Amino acid sequence: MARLLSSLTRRYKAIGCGFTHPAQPSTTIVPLSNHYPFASPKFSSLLMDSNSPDFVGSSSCSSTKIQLYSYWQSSCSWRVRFALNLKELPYEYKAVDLSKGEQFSSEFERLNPVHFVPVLVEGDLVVSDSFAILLYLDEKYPQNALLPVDVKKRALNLQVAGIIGSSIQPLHMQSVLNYLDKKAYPEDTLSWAQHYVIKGFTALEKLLKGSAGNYATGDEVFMADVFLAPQISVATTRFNIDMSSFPTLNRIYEAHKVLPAFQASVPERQPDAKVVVR
Ligand SMILES: N[C@@H](CCC(=O)N[C@@H](CS)C(=O)NCC(=O)O)C(=O)O
Repeated sequence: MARLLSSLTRRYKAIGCGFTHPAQPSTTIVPLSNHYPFASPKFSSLLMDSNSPDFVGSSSCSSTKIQLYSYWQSSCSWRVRFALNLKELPYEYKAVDLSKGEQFSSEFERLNPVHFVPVLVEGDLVVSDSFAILLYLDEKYPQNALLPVDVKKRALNLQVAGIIGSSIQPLHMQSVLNYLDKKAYPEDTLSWAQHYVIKGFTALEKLLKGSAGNYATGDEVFMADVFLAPQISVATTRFNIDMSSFPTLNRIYEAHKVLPAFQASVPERQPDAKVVVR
């Protein structure tokens, strides 16, 4: 535990940029502490909501240039939010409301012709696709690396990212389920999604069982964790997946949930969150 705390302290040191706290979303949200009991406000200072009336377009930290086009419920956007927080990089939040089809606007199409979030913009650079964004960030901002130096661990991280990014999430994304619902598989899109999540999680459980430490590939948070945590959250909350069949994944996810960088990246804490108070 002492080792974990000292590693957290090392990784989450203050960055010294004086950003204003983002405005609360207009909708009342469920207090974060209801979901994540150790929630810390520290990382909210890394996020600026450009759609908020409080946003003035700049900050006291001259290095701030990153904009993230994101949707609160998008697990792919969530990966990038988590990574930006791990790297302690401030960014401007540009909300794209997928529920209103804003990804199809001509303005957004200029950024990503395939109409998906996330998109990261930095100066004149536009990068879409969470995997490409994470690799870009890791090369440009090597602090708190997303990929380990050890080549075997590196390969394992890329493999986990590949399984989630290619063999799980694309098969259950909302637009795919909507399409199936309308055209091909109207009976039960939930069981379709569950099938692919369980298939992927079964593989990931086998893959990580022997090599996981506190986190997916050891005692440090790497890319595998950045992909895993949002995927497990979506699996349990949206598709009712029972994690008792995946004890290693479940244990790792419990460790993610207490990380401040993760807590600040959860959907409910994003400026565009719409969560009904229960
Ligand atoms: N491979 C892409 C996938 C991106 C993706 O599927 N984004 C979803 C949200 S998680 C999206 O924008 N969906 C909008 C739509 O399907 O119209 C990535 O990792 O960024």
